[in-house]
Amino acid sequence: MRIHVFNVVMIVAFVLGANSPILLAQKQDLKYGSQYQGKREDAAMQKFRSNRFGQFIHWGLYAIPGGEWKGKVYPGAAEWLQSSAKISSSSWNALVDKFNPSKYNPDEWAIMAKKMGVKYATITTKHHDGFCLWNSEYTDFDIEATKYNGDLIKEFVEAYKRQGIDVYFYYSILDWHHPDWRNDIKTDEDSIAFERYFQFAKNQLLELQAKFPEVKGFWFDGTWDESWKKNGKYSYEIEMALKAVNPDIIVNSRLRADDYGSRHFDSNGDLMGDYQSGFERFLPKNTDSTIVKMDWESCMTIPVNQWGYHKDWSLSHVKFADEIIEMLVKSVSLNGNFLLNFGPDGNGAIREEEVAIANEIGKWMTLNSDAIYNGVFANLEKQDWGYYIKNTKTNTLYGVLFNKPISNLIKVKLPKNVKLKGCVLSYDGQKSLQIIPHEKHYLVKLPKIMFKHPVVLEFKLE
Ligand code: JFZ
Repeated sequence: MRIHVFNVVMIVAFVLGANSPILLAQKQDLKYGSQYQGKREDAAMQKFRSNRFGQFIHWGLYAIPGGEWKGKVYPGAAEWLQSSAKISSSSWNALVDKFNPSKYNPDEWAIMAKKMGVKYATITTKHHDGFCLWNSEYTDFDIEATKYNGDLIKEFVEAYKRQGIDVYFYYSILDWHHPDWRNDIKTDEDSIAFERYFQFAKNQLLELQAKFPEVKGFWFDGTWDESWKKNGKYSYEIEMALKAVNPDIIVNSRLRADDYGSRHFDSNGDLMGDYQSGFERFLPKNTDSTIVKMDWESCMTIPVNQWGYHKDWSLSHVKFADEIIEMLVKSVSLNGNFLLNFGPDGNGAIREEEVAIANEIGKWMTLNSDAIYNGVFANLEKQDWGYYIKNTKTNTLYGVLFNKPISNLIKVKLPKNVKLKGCVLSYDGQKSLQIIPHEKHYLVKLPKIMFKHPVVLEFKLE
């Protein structure tokens, strides 16, 4: 382990204690650290934040084998098949000739997404295998090389735009196809090659932005290797270059590494990029008091760990719509966004199970989305029955109930100067519920019926 001057300063500061003046001067100058302090408050960022619910799409050559190679089914993530089945690049590249998604109908996808209730969608433009779903002038390993007659990303962007859904691009820095990609930099030759790779990636990103000026932001991935961590300047330059073209552009923290290879957060502890994107298939703890101070997004698979299309979903638990709704609600209750993944098959069809889940979530959202869009952390003590969410547009306090107590009584604890005047079941014709004042809190009496799905309560405060 390397010990930097900064770490020594931190250790000294720690030993001296919190009142030490050295703590005031503890922040060191970083060339490639965080670009600003605190949250971004411009309109573009506020829009991203108010969206709350997004659709992730993993689509690429891996959708064709769908987790199966030469008769063997690999249970790992389908989009990693080239690596897990140790497939030669020539065999993998041959999939280009098979990619011709005759069922691809982006308007259908977008209508489904809209019905599900998402306000933004993030699609893989290039995953780790390096295949580009748009027509790129910097590589031949792209949609143009396939039999598919069209620019897939362009059609996607236009269809989602027609539904009023914001579009974001996923882009993998890690690239198994590009000859100049390096996992680590050990020689001068590696540095020179990796510099070329960096220029290639930057060119592609600027190309995407030029071709699709409506793109709201980029979701970077594949940034965990030593080569990227040793080149914080590259991650910084990419963020700067994208924002020079469009200052509104939103970049996830996963892009970034600083001068010392610190990822997501720089060596001063400040978030890099515009929001924290480290929550991959998990959510922060309800008791996490730091998370509510920043913008963040969690991304989630429907099976345990499949992003790209996998033929056999019986290999792991497939989440129920209500489980997913709870994750969405929990994210919003802690000031986060929730990005739910879909993996279309090799023909461009969305599998039945995903369509069914999207419809179920959509039904719930139609009734309850006031508690989702513009929802924020309500700063109240969490109770076992569910989650509080405050709508910043209407200044309404909601409770989303997931666990109904046997007593049918739920506890609501408010700050001293706030009174609970009423509580209505928003789905049930605004039915008013009885409120029982208690010593330091209130009890609200729920109807005896069993709820089939999560229920939203609206608390009237005074
Ligand atoms: C990455 C990809 O490898 C994967 O295929 C998918 O695209 C997903 C969204 O992102 O996987 C990750 C990335 C980060 C972590 C774990 C898996 N992580 O931070 O723990």
